[in-house]
Amino acid sequence: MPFKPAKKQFVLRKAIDLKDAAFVVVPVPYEKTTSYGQGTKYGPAALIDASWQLELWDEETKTDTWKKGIFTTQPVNCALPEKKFFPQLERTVEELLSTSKALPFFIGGEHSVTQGLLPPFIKRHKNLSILHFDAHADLRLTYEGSQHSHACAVYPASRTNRLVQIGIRSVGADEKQFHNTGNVKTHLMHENLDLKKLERDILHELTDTVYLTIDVDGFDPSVMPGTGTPQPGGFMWYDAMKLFKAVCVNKKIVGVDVMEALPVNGSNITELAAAKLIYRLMGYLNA
Ligand SMILES: [Mn+2]
Repeated sequence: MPFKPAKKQFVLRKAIDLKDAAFVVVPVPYEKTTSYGQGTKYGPAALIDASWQLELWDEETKTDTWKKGIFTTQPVNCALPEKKFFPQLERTVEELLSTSKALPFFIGGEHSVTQGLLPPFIKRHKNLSILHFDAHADLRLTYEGSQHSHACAVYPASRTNRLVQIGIRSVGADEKQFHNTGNVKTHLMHENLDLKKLERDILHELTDTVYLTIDVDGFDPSVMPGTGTPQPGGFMWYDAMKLFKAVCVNKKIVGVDVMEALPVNGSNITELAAAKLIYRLMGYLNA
């Protein structure tokens, strides 16, 4: 199955060829298990709309990032029942990785989507580690009856691969047992306000090949107000950019997802910030 271009492309007014793209944006508007605020399924479309408001020249990286080539696929079909959706998503990702060399950026959707995204990357890359930016630990085995809950997003991958968590400031009694054991390195937000040290630590803990999963609630709610389960006291914009830049420059990033952005009536701050985040990351990456 060839990947068809979305009608509306991220940043660009017109689709380019996937083979000419350094980056491929894949919308995954899946939402089944959100437990509080809802609307993540509208996140990808809102984010792509907002991306048209970005300046094409990025003032921080001082590059015309779009010239590297960005292709946006049609949204993944999220109408399937949970049991079928996740295997189908895995197959789609597998196919994308085998047909294109472009670096994928997946946009959600709820964070459980990451469970379907990771297995093909884990299969392909020996010694892959995962940088997990989130307010929540997402290490539950099940939540409200589902293993595919947003609250379980990184549990399966943490059984096989190194997982480094930052921004964490909400942890269930049933998931704290996994912190700092086995493959899991958890940096609680309030214990890691020395960001220079945090940067050194995560660069040391991550392997050379990294998948980056970003829940926008890892940011402070003043930066990303539109998200299902906000928590006070997250990363401010420039602090997060500094960390992401260090990782993008020092590691080989093989995949990125940006999850849990949801449009808020009367405010477009979140989708604009999430679009800028993606464009900025593309600028940092030497793709
Ligand atoms: Mn979260």
